[in-house]
Amino acid sequence: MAGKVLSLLPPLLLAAAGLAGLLLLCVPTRDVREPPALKYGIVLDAGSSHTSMFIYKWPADKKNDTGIVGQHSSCEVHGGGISSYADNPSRAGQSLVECLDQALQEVPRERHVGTPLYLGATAGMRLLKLTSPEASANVLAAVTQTLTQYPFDFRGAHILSGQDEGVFGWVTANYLLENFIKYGWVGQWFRPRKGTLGAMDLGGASTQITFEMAGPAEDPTNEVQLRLYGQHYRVYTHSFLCYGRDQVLLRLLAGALQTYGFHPCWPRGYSSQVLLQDVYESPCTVAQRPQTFTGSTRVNLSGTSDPALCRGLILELFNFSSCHFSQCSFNGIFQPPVAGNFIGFSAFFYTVDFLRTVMGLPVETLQQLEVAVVTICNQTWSELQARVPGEQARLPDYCAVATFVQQLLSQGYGFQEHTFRGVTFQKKAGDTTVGWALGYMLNLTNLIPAEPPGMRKGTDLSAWVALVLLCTAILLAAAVLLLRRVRAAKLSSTI
Ligand SMILES: *C1O[C@H](CO)[C@@H](O)[C@H](O)[C@H]1NC(C)=O
Ligand SMILES: *[C@@H]1O[C@H](CO)[C@@H](O)[C@H](O)[C@H]1NC(C)=O
Ligand SMILES: *[C@@H]1O[C@H](CO)[C@@H](O)[C@H](O)[C@H]1NC(C)=O
Ligand SMILES: *[C@@H]1O[C@H](CO)[C@@H](O)[C@H](O)[C@H]1NC(C)=O
Repeated sequence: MAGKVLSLLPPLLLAAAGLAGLLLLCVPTRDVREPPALKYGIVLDAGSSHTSMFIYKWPADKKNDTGIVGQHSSCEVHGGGISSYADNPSRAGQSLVECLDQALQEVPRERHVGTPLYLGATAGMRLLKLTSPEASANVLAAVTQTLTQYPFDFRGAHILSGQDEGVFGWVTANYLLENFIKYGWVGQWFRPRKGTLGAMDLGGASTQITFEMAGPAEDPTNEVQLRLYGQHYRVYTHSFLCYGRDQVLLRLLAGALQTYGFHPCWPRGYSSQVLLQDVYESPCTVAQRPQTFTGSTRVNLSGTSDPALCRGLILELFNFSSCHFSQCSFNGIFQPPVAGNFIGFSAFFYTVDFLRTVMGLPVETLQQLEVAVVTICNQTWSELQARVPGEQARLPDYCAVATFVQQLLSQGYGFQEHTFRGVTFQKKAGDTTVGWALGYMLNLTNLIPAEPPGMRKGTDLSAWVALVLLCTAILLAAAVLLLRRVRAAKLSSTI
């Protein structure tokens, strides 16, 4: 009897070995690995109203090259955007020092030399370049001078085109939400089926809309083709210069001065001294500039809390009268119908968040957005102040910006109730700020390969498959052996 049990031992051991091998192969390897060393990258987002610095980090081993770059920290530069130093460029460089010193502390010393550092400037500098190419070159030279004094691997200070700004925002959002590619729990990459997310960015001087489209764009300047992880993307993008929050407010001021002599978007009971030079020196208000005016003149302007007049003033910012394509958003710009889900970030988020959290108004539908806008625009200055806890910067301007956002989405981009349901307003994904900066760095450091990582993991994968097959074979062999022994044992006992 004992002999029979003993004779079953070898095939049982073999079976156990095969089973253990299979189980081990299915355990995600990343749980077993030690935490990898980190690499860092720094991007200065030089916007029109201010500059932000983002420090990104990712594991130094190149095996895992997607969905892993995240934000380490950020820093807000004090003072205005770099374009506001046109008259004194060296101060533009000086303004960055505090945040750069912080980066020296936060990036480990041994990583300083290999850490890429980029400065990207957007619509504020595009406008400055329009009015004075020399001044914009001087500002870029001044910030370059400051940035080269740091031990980081400085890769240049550039003005992004509106197209780049839109596309990199779209790349950032979809990268962070893992819409391009996802890391599966068994250690393989797969392509999620949910498709990509459209991106809407509202900055100080421009606004961008970017989304994947089915067919080619009727205007090639609105089309960008990308190859990411082996997948082809055809993306529609447009950047509207002078449609950022601050420039819209200036254009409304100019409109209010010209048409009314009061401000229908400001709350009743609020008034302010407007310096004409501040209103008219922007290239965005050129069309509204009077023939003669004294820049140093201050005009007293009062609010009237008039939602209907305010909306009328804002509608004057859009020109719907001509379109040379089958369809346009506004100002004769081609745009296919908005399709799929969207994320609205930066000032889109801040505006909607104010309506929701400070004013306590729901913004789930376009109709609710419209009601919320009318409600906020109908508040007097004292009502508004009573609602808002503590000091809230730019409180008098929320009605104008909210009305603009509502008109831009519904009339401008053509969102309707059913498409608006797919729009979320968010400023971060996880710990990372959604904006063009991360997409810009991912592209410049080649962290998004054109081919899928599965291909480069090909040897790993086939080795893995071979091992699985081997263990399965061992298991099968053990089973056959076991069966034969049992039969032989039965046979001998019947004899
Ligand atoms: C990203 O960088 C590559 C060059 O490395 C360039 O050809 C491509 O156009 C860039 N992508 C975008 C969206 O600008
Ligand atoms: C690889 O990427 C995944 C997906 O984002 C992440 O969760 C994981 O921690 C990364 N693994 C390593 C070893 O870095
Ligand atoms: C709208 O645009 C068209 C074509 O560019 C132009 O002729 C027209 O004057 C514009 N209308 C307004 C109100 O600006
Ligand atoms: C504006 O508020 C007043 C009371 O402050 C109210 O009577 C009026 O109906 C409101 N108008 C709109 C359009 O909500």
